[in-house]
Amino acid sequence: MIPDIVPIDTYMKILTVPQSQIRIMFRSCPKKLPGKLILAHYVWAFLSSCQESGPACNESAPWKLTKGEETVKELLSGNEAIARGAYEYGVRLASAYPGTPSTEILEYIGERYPEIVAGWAPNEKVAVEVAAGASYGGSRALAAMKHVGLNVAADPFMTLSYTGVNGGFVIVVCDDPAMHSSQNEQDTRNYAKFGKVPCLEPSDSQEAKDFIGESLRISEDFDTPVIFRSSTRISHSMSLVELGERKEGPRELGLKKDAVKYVMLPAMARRKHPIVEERLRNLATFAETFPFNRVIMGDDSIGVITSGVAFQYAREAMPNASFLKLGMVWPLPEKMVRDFASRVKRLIVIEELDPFLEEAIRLMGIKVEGKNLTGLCGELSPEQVEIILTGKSSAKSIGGIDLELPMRPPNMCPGCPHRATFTALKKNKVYVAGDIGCYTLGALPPLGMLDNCLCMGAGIGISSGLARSLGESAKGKAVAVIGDSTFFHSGMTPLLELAYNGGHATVVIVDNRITAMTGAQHHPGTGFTLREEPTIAVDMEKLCASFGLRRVRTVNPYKIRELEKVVKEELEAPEPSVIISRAPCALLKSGRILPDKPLRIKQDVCTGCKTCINTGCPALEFVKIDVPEPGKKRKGYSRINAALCVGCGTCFEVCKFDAIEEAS
Ligand SMILES: Cc1ncc(C[n+]2csc(CCOP(=O)(O)OP(=O)(O)O)c2C)c(N)n1
Ligand code: SF4
Ligand code: SF4
Repeated sequence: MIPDIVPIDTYMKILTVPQSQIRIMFRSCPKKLPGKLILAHYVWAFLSSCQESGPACNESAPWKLTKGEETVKELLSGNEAIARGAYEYGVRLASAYPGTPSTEILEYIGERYPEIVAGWAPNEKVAVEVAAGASYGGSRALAAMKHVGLNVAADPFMTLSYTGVNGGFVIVVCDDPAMHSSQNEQDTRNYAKFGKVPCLEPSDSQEAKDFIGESLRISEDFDTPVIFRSSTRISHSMSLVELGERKEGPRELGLKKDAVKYVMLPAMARRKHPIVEERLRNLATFAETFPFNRVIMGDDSIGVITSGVAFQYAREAMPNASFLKLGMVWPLPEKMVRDFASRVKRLIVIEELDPFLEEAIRLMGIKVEGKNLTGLCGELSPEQVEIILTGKSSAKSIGGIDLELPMRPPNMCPGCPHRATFTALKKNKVYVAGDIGCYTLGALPPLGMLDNCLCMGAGIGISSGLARSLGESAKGKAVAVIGDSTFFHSGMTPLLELAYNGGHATVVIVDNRITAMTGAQHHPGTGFTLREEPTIAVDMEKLCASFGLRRVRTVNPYKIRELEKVVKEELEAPEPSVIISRAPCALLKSGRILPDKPLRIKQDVCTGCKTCINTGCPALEFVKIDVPEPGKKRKGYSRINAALCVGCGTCFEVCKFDAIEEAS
């Protein structure tokens, strides 16, 4: 029996594994559609075992509705629908850097739509610039990223608002309220206001597809980049989408010179600013008749202004209330808002994160409620919205699932090379400026190795600042740990700073040959493109040496004693140094070096010292001894779970008592 609503946290508890190991896909059962749409969330694994395919379902793929041979509607996740929209609405180039919950957009484009030129960019700034180039040349273009990605891309974004576009240009930004996989929960709508560009926000997968088309059209009609804001629930939930044919964009392709438009020298930019302000006024007028800003009048005792997934929650909770459902959340249709407000007795804004709509409406002098009811932090839920609007919840939640689940804090995989690196680093009393990737899990016990983690690429700069400002007192201690993808994303410039200004920090690049945390995407160091075509593989050693660094060493992290020695030597060096700790991610099929032969612990030799346990490998267990053993002080002994062990040898390397051997 599949329950109606399963909160994500419940699944997170059941499937407590790093996000990279399992893709949790939220799908709604086609039998429920149309109706509650995405409110019934199912883990894909549950749906696959669903035997209840209705007559309209295609049996081999129950999420597709077919007419004869032709698929006319398909159950798509928001990210699949965005990719489909890029295809149908003539996008010629798409560029992205992975980041949950946006990653799959470019993956789907890469897999399904060869008509679109697509590739991973080293970071989001570059993705926006590459897409800007395509747009300037007349192509319809898309750049995709997670919310924090727009911080990285903010520089080109802000001035793109001034240059405008040629071919339609949509920047898809996926927010992560509740921080399922993020370091903060910023609200991208603020960037639209800040950059003075329009922002569209879909409420389901059909709108996700349609709004890509609308964004591109608005972009061309108003000469502006457009922000398309998604969120985890829209990107990863599924609902039916009507499919269409691909149509190419309207602009002539080519290299057309127009310096006044595209060269933002102060003199040109000064002329552009008033144009940008006028554009915003024109967009606000357009918003009044934009068909996806719509009023649904019902009972006038409560009027709800809302957008995105919050609309689904509010509609589900109070189907008979009155709604102003906004498809374009910036700029706002002021007349429409005023008119709607005048027709209802109580006006409530239901929105996730910031009081973005609420404040704008209050500035119009309209009395409105919002964040006093919904709060500022985290994501909304159908139950919460129902309670806010009706004072009760009728959701059949299995939130209080009656299962005794073991505590399983997030952990690196068995055999993860990062664990070996941290185990070696631990020997030296270092202060580690961390970064973002699977290795961030090294912050948790028993490793407890990260002392800070700010944003992608920050660790090297922080270690440099610490080393230079503290001088002698930080000598031999200031370390930065950064992953390979993060290094190419935003680690190269701080390394250049360290090389340029000097200081005794040691940078450890944990090079597992992939962007593991977001699900194994290629990057400029892997030798392959998005579509698995062979390409250059950056030589990290030569790259670091080209910055003028004299101390660049490469080690295999599984050789823990050797790595310990190298770390010690580099920490003692009176100049900046780089250690490249290189071994492929344990989950990678290609380039895998792990023997996959489990080790075992000689029970009688194990002293129960827990040194191996302290590596944090999930394959290691400690068996307590209740009755004291004659002549032995130990309180228990370690054991290896052969089903999990991949034979990486990390525990073997740290055991001082030769208690670990290959299992026969
Ligand atoms: C600005 C920004 N973009 C994207 C992300 C999502 N993200 C987090 S870590 C990471 C890269 C991880 O790869 P790597 O540094 O190679 O470490 P690994 O996970 O492979 O250990 C990405 C893409 C983010 N947190 N911030
Ligand atoms: S880097 Fe480590 S934790 Fe991440 S997927 Fe690979 S083996 Fe697992
Ligand atoms: S060899 Fe040891 S550290 Fe490596 S996976 Fe097996 S139990 Fe874990």
